Amino acid sequence: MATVCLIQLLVLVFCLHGVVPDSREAKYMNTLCGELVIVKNAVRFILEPYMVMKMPEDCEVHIQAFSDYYIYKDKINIELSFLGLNIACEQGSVEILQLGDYDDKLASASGDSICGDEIPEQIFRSTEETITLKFHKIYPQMYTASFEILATKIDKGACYEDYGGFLCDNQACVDRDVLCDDYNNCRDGSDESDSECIGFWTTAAISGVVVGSVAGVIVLVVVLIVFRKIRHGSVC
Ligand SMILES: [Ca+2]
Repeated sequence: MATVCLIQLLVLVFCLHGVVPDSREAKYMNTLCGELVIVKNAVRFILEPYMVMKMPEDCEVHIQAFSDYYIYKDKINIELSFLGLNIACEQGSVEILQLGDYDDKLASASGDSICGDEIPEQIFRSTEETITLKFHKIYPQMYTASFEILATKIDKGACYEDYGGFLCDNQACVDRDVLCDDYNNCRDGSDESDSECIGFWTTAAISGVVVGSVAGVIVLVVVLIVFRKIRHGSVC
C-alpha cells in the first residue's frame, strides 16, 4: 500500500510540475554571472531587488544569437531594449558591451552607463552575434535595483518563413515564436499587429492548453483513485 501511495504522490508532483508555466523566456541575472546565454528567438533578462545584495560587484552575461548558418553571422544580431529600469545612479549601473572590431577587449556600445528610473528608448544592437550585459555596483552594499531587458534575435539576412522566420514591416526577420506575445520584438509593432494576432494561437499557448489538459485529466484520475480508496477504508 505504501508503494501505491508513493506512486500516486509522484504522479501528482509530476502533474503539478507540468502545469507550471514555462519560464524559458525569463532569465534572472543573479543566476547568470559569467554565463553565455544562447537566444533562439527572444529572452527577457530580469534583475529584481532581492537579488542584488548577494551578487558580485560586476556581473556580466554574454548573450549570443542562435544561428544555423555560421557564414551569415554578421547579419544575425541581438537587439536589447529596456522594458523596465530602476537603479540609483550613485549606487550602480547597467552597461551594454560588445567585442571591439579589431581586438578582443570589451568596448561600450552605448558609451554611457545606464541608470535612473526612466526607461531608455535606445535599442542596443550587437555588431555580430554576441553582446554582453553588465550590471555594476558602484556602492558594494547596494541592496536594491531592478531592470527588465528584452533580447531579440534579429536576422538581417534572408528571412525563411517556411523555417520559422517572420518578416517584420521594417524588413527585420524575427522568429515566429515571438508573434503576439505582447512584446514588440520587431520594434515597429508588426509582430503584435491586429492583422497577425486576431485569432492567433502561439506555440506556447497551444502547448499550455495541451499540457494543462493532460495534467488535469491525470490529476482527476489520481483524485478519483484516492477517493475510491478512502471510501473503501484503505487510506494511505
Ligand atoms: Ca512579440
